[in-house]
Amino acid sequence: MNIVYLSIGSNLGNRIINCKKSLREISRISIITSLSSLYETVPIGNSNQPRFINLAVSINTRLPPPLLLRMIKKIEANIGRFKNEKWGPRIIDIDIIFYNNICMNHSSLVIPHPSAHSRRFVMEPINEIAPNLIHPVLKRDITTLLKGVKQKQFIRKVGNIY
Ligand code: PH2
Ligand code: MG
Ligand code: MG
Repeated sequence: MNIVYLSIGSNLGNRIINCKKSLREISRISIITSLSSLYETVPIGNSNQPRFINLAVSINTRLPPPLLLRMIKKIEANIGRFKNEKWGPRIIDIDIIFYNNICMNHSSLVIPHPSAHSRRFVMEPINEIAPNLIHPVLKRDITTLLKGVKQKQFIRKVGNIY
C-alpha cells in the first residue's frame, strides 16, 4: 500500500459540506488513515477572493500517481468544480502533496507539490497528522519546515469535520 498526503480546500459555496463530500468520495477509492482539523485560511496568490477552508488527510491507496490524479479530477468534477483561472476561487481543490517518498516531475503532476512547503494552509494541517514526516526533496521534517513558513499567512482552526 502507498501512503499519500492530500491537501483539500474550498472557498465557494458551503465550504465545509464541499470538503465533507470530497472525503466521502476519497474514501471510495482509498482508505483514509488520518484527518486534520479544519482551518479557515486567507487566500494566497490571488487575495481578492473568499477565505478558504483547508484540511489535510492521509490515505492508503493502491492507485499509482497518474491514476490517483485522474480519480481526484473526477471527484472534483463530481462535486461541481468547473474550469477556472489559476489560483481563482474554487468549490473544491484536492492536491497530492506527498506520495510515499516519491519525487516526480512530469508536466501534469509534480510530487511533492512544489509550493507545499511555503504554504501555511498546507503545512499546518499536515503537521497535525504527520509532524515527523520527512519532505523527500528538502530532507526536513514537517515541523521544521512549518517553522520556516511566513506566520503572517492567517490561519485559524475552526473545528473538526465530524
Ligand atoms: N489554493 C490555491 C491558491 N491559494 N489559498 C488558501 N488559503 N488555500 C488554498 O487552498 C489555496 C490558496 C491554489 O490551489
Ligand atoms: Mg491547489
Ligand atoms: Mg489542484
